[in-house]
Amino acid sequence: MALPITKTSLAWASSRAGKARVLALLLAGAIATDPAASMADQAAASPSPAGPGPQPAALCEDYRGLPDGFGPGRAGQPNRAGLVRIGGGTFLMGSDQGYREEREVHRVSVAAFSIDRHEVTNAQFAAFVRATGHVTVAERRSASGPAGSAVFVPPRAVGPADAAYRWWVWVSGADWRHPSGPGSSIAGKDNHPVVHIAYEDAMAYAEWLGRSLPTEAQWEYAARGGLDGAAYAWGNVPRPNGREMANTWQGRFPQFDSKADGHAGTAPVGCFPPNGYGLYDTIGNVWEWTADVYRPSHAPEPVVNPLIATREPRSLPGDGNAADMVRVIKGGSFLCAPDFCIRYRPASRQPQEAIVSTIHVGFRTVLNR
Ligand SMILES: [Ca+2]
Repeated sequence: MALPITKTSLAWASSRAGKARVLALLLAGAIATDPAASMADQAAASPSPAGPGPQPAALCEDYRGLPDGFGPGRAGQPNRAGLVRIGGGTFLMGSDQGYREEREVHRVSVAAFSIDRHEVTNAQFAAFVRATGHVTVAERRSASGPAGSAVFVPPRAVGPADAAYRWWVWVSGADWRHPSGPGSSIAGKDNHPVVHIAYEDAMAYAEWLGRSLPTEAQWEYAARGGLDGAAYAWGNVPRPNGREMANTWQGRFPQFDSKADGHAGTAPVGCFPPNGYGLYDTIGNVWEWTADVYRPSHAPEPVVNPLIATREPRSLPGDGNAADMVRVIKGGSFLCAPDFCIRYRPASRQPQEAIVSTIHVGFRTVLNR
């Protein structure tokens, strides 16, 4: 099964190594086989996405990272900048073609909501921090160790033993302002997705705007863009006409990224085509937090507005109840590769411990009114 990076494992690794650079548990697919490989071979015609409606000003390299009108919620009124309205409806959630945690396919109905057109950017998160003084989990020294976060570092060689773990390194001083650790910065990356965000950081940001985090069902419904049952957010062909549709990993993972999609690491938001609802980068770039507690499969029964959230993890660090602390992340990241982690699909899901941040997990927000 897929394994999350955990605070416990990182602390263990830290104690063994006795230094800041340590081995971390694998994220992004500790799976030996590729049950989803057949999906890449599907020759089904790619359905045409529904029209995304009015298009925003150009994103990607020319974008400053802030939607017009962005700012805190005021007097009970949420901030609506950058949101896209998604009409309510019923869809088929999950996949019988992908990894086992994506099963069972089941019918889900969701009420109308609004969701960020793009991943939360460094510019947006910086505005939040300036206004609130928020200090992220990665920036805090804790009883279990120094401040820091998990960074991807390509290994020189992959050996047969614990090979799948060797590319995650705990870096003291890595945080959202210093994505690769001390000495790195986000200068010139206002329009990139913010990373090294723990669940409570994402929650605090959403609340500042008068918003919430998406449920897994809302996220998947939005990411499908109206293409119910399609393997990818853009249809059933991974690269229609040879075109890369998301910021993922091309080449042999984890040593070599050919950058066929034009990017290594995060890309500015909105560099790839929007889905049928006009949303950018739901697939790839960075994984995105959802509000749901992770369970290793879906129940087969139809559900309405589902949310698996027994309690908020904000107050949980250290209480040892890891089951409640593991949340669902969605969409895959720039580290998802065809030969390792075919999770650049709407049905894909991954467990992530709420108090752990990494270089390839970010988020977007929703407004439920
Ligand atoms: Ca994403």
